[in-house]
Amino acid sequence: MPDTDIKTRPKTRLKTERPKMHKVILLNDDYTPREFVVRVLRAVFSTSDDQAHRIMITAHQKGSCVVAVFTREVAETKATEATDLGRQAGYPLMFSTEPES
Ligand code: TYC
Repeated sequence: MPDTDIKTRPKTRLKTERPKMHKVILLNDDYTPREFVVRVLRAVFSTSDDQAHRIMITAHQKGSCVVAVFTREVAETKATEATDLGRQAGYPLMFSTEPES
């Protein structure tokens, strides 16, 4: 039997696959007060006041802004939590998630 026919074990994976990361996106609306958006960003995403203001202004001017990137489970939980804080206060504040490309 020629060497080329020697059966080899399939290579075992040496590296653990990294989980796909998901973006949390803040959507602009016409009703939620700016300061409320900032408070939610600080509370749910632990941003500084300065960072929260920048994110809020970007969403306000461009229509949306990426807040942060997490594993899918964490991204979805935080987006839901932040959206619920808006709803509880009577605002249409909206956070969505999207897998990173
Ligand atoms: N556009 C809102 C206003 O003028 C403020 C706002 C900013 C709301 C960002 C949502 O994601 C948002 N009061």
